[in-house]
Amino acid sequence: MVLEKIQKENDIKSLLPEELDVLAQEIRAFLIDKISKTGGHLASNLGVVELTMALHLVFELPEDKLIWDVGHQSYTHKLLTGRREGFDELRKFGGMSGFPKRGESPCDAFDTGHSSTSISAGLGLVAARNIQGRDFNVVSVIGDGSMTGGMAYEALNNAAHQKGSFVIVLNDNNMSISENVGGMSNYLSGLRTADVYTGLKKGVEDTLKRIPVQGEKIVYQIRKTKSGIKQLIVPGMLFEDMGITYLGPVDGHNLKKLIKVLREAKRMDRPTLVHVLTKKGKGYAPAEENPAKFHGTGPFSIETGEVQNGSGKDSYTNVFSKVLCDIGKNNDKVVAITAAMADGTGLNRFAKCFPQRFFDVGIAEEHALTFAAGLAAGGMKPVVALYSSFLQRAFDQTIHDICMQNLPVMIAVDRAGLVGNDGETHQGVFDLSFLSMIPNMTVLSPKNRWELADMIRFCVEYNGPIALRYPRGEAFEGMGEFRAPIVYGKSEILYEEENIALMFVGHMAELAESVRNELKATGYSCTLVNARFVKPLDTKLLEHLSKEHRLVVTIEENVLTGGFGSQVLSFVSEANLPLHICSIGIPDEFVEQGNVDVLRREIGLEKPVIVQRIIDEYAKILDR
Ligand SMILES: Cc1ncc(C[n+]2csc(CCOP(=O)(O)OP(=O)(O)O)c2C)c(N)n1
Repeated sequence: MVLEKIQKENDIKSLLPEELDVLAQEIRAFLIDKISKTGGHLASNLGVVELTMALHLVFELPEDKLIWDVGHQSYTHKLLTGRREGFDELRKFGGMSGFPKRGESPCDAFDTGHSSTSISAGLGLVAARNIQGRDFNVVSVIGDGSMTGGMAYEALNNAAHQKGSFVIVLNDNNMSISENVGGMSNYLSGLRTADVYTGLKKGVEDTLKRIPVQGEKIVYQIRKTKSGIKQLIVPGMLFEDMGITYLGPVDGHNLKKLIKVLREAKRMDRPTLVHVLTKKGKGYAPAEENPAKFHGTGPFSIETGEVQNGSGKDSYTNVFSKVLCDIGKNNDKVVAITAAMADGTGLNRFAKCFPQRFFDVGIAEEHALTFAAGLAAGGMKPVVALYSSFLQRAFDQTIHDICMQNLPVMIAVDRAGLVGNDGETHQGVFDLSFLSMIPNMTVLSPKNRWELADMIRFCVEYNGPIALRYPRGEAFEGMGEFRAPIVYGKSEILYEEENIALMFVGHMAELAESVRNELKATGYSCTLVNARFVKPLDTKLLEHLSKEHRLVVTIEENVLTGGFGSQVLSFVSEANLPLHICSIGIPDEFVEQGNVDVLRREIGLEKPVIVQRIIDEYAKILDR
């Protein structure tokens, strides 16, 4: 096997030319085999096999710096840098990350996970290189989907100012997770599909060059000018006009052509964008046919392409998807916005039912929130659905454009809490803190599928900024007997006893209930409260609890700093209530990748640890 000859970075350079094609095939077979077992990002990785090989053949790692935007497509890079063994434990707790990690290899120049950061990070490395008088190359590889994110343009806008070489590889497969959207995507399509056009350019160039003596000079002069005539022979004018040399488009599955164009880019003494055309899912028919399904996948059958399914129960996302469509039928003010995640957030259903009222804005969370604010100012009821960790991007827009104007925007915060195998970059564990601190914002979270449905309806009716957070995965079907109407700012008491009160946020319901059962079995009495609202805090309830209780335990899947527990604590302290508070949540550290149950065990968010902690805390109180 040729792949076995690759033990570390740069080993690829010792392969014979005829071995390279075999290597590409072996890499594809390897990735399909491994990802079919572990799950992971398949389609994007199959698309960049030759591109990654070419980059490794042209550049020197780890001296040269290679940055992968989002980073989900870095599997071949990991294989070529001696991490083949890691694929058995890909994305598992303690195993190899599915994203580049500086801590994992010196060949990973920058950690990524969220999109559109690679050009900024690359420019930073270029600036650092220039200041220190060093001479390594910097290459940022960014997908056309990630080019819809604002940061990419902010960085491009800056790029021309930096001296020396900087290679931006635009990996254009015409896809984000689903079809790519927007003006830039159209522009790239123009460059991509204009064979005739590029042919015409070539024709003009060739004809000019044939003019004796002066021909070559004229072509050179035209290339140098800023005039419209330049458009006749230079594609990628948009980039050229920004001071970035454009090379391409080049077939991203033709290794020889890739090597040639990358060498040319490497020689340039200025920022250069290499436009590479690839096919997402290349080499595996089910992924080529349905790249969105195989963007990120669970384990699947290689023969049929069937992905192993869960229990068949509805996820929280499915419930949201169905209920919002239902609401949309009777309320034509409701509009839905996604930032390139129509499938993931379940808004694809709304898009089908109400195409006029659905917007995919690309990977542009900041824009999504301000756009929603505009829609709300214009009299609509916007619902922005995004993942908790990506909402982090739009913190200022939420404050400045939505909350300051008190606009009725509903933010559906999906994948809140621990998400698992994507790791640190994707855990949704900060939203309760950063949303609760904003004036005018309301934050709530459901205990089960029925409460999610009720809360969605409540949020759509509510006339102000409101964020509804729910987690990844199957919607809880327990506690169905408790379905009191949602009342603004009011918690829900499920069982009322005395001494110890357990207050949980949203999907911590199941865990909290099992903790209470265990405490009861051990002889303690315990009140159980579904917080429902994290903001505003139900202060009346805390005052009420203070009469018959001594210990209040809060449980949330959010960082403790600024979360529900810390708000309870600060109110109880200010109001001088005779209550002790024990807050259970995520400690002040980034939570790595792994199965969610394993992660909960690691951070002590599990029944035995919590029960023991409560028993100990309560004993201390009694001792005082
Ligand atoms: C800020 C942010 N929003 C959303 C995502 C989710 N996401 C991961 S990959 C991806 C599509 C990326 O498309 P592209 O850059 O073209 O890469 P491809 O997978 O097509 O190679 C999206 C939307 C993300 N990683 N970061």
